[in-house]
Amino acid sequence: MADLITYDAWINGDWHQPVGGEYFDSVDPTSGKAWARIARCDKRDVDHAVKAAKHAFDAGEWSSMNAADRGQLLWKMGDLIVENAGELAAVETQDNGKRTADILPGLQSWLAESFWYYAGLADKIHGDVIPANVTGILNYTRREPFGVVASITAWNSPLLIAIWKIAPALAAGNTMVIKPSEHASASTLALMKVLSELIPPGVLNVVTGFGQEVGEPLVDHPEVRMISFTGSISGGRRVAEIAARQIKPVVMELGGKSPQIVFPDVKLDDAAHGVVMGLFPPAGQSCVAGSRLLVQKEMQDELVHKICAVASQARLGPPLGPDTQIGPMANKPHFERVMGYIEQARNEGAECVLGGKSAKPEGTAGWFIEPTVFRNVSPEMQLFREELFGPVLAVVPFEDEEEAVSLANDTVYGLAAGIWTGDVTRAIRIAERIQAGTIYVNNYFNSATQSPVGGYKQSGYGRENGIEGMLSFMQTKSVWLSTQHGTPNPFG
Ligand code: TXE
Repeated sequence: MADLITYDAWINGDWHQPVGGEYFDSVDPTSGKAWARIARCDKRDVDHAVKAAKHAFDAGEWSSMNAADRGQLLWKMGDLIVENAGELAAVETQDNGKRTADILPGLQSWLAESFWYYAGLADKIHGDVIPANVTGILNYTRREPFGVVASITAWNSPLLIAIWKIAPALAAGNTMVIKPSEHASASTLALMKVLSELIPPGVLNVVTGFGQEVGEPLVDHPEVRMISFTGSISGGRRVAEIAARQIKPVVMELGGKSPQIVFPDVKLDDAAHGVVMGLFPPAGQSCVAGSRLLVQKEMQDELVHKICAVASQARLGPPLGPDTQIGPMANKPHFERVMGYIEQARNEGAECVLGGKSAKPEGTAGWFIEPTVFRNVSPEMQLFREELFGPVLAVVPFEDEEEAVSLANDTVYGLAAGIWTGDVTRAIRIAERIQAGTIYVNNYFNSATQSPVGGYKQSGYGRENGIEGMLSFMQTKSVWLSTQHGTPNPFG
């Protein structure tokens, strides 16, 4: 077997071998073979990392850096992302099978922009002098960092998810310990190596390993004052339970089962291409993917036919392949999980009108799933209710707007929704009624550092990106300063 690349944890500005001396394999989902070995950390390593982050927060270069200085540093971090985009993208592609064509442009533009945006914001979020209705007092507020914050990230877009947390947290003055997913840890570690030339030791740390062995001790560590979590509802629920024991605030970016609603006043070809765009390019492995198609009954047959015609042309292949449009599932357990859901959908009586099978492009391990479309899906089915996180579209017809909104909101999730309509007043009306944190109208998957992202209902709470994304890493203090002299009358 080719030598595996070893990735240790990253603590206090350097590689850190796990105290327990153990490693686990990271598997390339294209070949199905292990390509790296990752440090299997435990609570002892977590303690090292948190102590390094605490020291960096309390003393040394970072603690004496003011907001403008932090902004300067973040700006240079963005430049480093651009300079190293190719290497970072290559590591992520090998680790989770995400198409390089998807990652590289992101790193060269809007992911680097996360650092540039928060570089500019770092010294512009401040307190106020409050005209409090109290005599002889100066009341002012301060916005302060929490101190050591923890970030726990998912496998589908490790670099994006980590950068969306690192940039605002550092702009706010915190230090951070990151725990990437055990299924795709390498690109976050590669990111540390890139950023290490700029950031003081201990400001950013990465502990790798499994949720219970590393994630839980990290959340539970008394010096960790706030957590930013991205992952499934089950993972988020467990993190929130642990954080609640010490009353720690958490930002939760969880899963989704987002509807795409198509109204009869839209051009069918536009809608068909749009719905395909909203689900299949990341093989459904995006939290905001539009995996439920709600379509006006009379146009269902024609729209489904067009969607199948477009989706069936998609080229599955290795994520580095120049012609590849859909890559593999990110890891074998997830591939098997989604195939199980497809089988279950058939057993529940849904009609598979496209795909439904795995695929094995030349030179791959075969963890690919064809673009899949099911009709005759009813709200009772698992296919309607649960997040598959795969390239599987569930089609449900509706009679009118009322039923469309009811079906769209008939879910515990509330992350995103797509509306395809030619009537702007209908778009505004429906967007107001959908219970979700992001609404796309005649587009899908757009995002920008300037615009907040987050969920309604069980898709999470708190926001990332935008000004809110930085405020979630800060806390407000009110100071009451007497401007009077003389002895106070204690019983006055
Ligand atoms: O999640 P998991 P996955 C969601 C997506 C899907 C899920 C897939 O919708 O539901 O993420 O990612 C750690 N204590 N999003 O399978 O299993 C785990 O080790 C502490 C939404 O990775 O929840 C990993 O690092 N940590 C998102 C992380 O939690 C624990 C965008 C996530 O793992 C833990 C992308 C525990 N008990 C995916 N159990 C969005 N909304 O933006 C697990 N972990």
